[in-house]
Amino acid sequence: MSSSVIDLLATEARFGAQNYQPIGVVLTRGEGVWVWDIEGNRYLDCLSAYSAVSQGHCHPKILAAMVEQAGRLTLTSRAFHNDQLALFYEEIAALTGSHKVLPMNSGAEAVESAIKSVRKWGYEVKGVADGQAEIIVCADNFHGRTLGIVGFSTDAETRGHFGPFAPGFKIIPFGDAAALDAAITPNTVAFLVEPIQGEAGVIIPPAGYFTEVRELCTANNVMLVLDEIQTGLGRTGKLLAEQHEGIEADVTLLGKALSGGFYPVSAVLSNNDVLGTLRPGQHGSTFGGNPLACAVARAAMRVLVEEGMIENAATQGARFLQGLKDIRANTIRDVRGRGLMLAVELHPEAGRARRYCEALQGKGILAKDTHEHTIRIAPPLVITSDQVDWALEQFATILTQDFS
Ligand code: IF1
Repeated sequence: MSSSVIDLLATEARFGAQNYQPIGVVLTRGEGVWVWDIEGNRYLDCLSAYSAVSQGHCHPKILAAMVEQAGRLTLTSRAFHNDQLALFYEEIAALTGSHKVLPMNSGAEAVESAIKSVRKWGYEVKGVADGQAEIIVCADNFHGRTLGIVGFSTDAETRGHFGPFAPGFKIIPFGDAAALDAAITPNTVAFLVEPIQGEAGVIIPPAGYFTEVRELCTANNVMLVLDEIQTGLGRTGKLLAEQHEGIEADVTLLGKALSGGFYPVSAVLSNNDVLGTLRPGQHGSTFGGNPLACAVARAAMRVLVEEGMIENAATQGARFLQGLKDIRANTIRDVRGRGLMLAVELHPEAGRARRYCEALQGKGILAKDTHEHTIRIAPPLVITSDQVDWALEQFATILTQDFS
């Protein structure tokens, strides 16, 4: 029995909370960079589920690991050990050069867990008076949807009417090291920041920013917490975006592609005693570190490296970026990106980015608008040169039209 697009959309609208307004396509199958809708149309996925499906849809090796593990043992809780967790720890530590790992599920949970950990570190190691810890964050940040996180968002939609919020956060402009210097006090325990701001529209900070940030954090004994949930695991053409700046965070947050999109898996990684302050009973999760998540994440990390996806992201990202820059269209205000995390910002008078995304759908491309005038482009890291070139032709066709 097959349902029509109209039926499914009506049913969603009737029963679902209306907290999304998806593009009108109903997907039913995916393979590599491609997804198919229920009418059999094929699309190049230029969103990759917000970078969670970096390894490509339904990667056969991750699928095999998931099916094998699902038939053996899925969940034990952390009340008992399971035989996948140690291997997951060992492999993620080896991959990232981290010493301590805290497994969680969603990205927001990893961020919340990092906030709890750096506060505890502040009181127990740095010597901040209880209840006084401050965390510095950036304007236009996006770190997730939980109450603690949306409380320090600067976006009216994200935080509006969800308060009251937790105190202890200070907001500074992104990309401004002098502002960080001025904001740090003896009570500052951490600076939480995205290496490249995603939701804000793929905002790349000025060269040298993170070198200065690293120096300021070190000089003031402030933990540098990099949210690499979107930028990490190859998306920007390096394993971690911090590598573009030649720095190392004290705490790194991973999620999304850590499971290749099969299952929510996130992790807090630290290189020092931040995670060491957590004692039994002080933090946890029913699902965090479960054997199914660990088996899936192990396979997702393995294929990322073995199949050269990080290098491919660098190569194809450069090709995609250059191709977008070569499109002569007066709708385009700016093109930017690093690796396969790309964005086309339209002139405000060119019309809303959403309209361009709907037109791209008609050309077999699924992309997502952000903030009215920006089209975000983030295909799976397995994309080939021919597929990039084909996508560029579609972008050129649509971007030279006027949807104002
Ligand atoms: C939504 C954007 C992407 C993230 C960073 C933590 C999280 C995210 C840097 C939380 C999540 C998402 C969630 C999705 C939209 C989305 C997004 F448009 F908001 F900016 F990816 F580009 N840190 N990003 O980007 O991870 O708890 O969702 O697993 O609608 O909320 P999560």
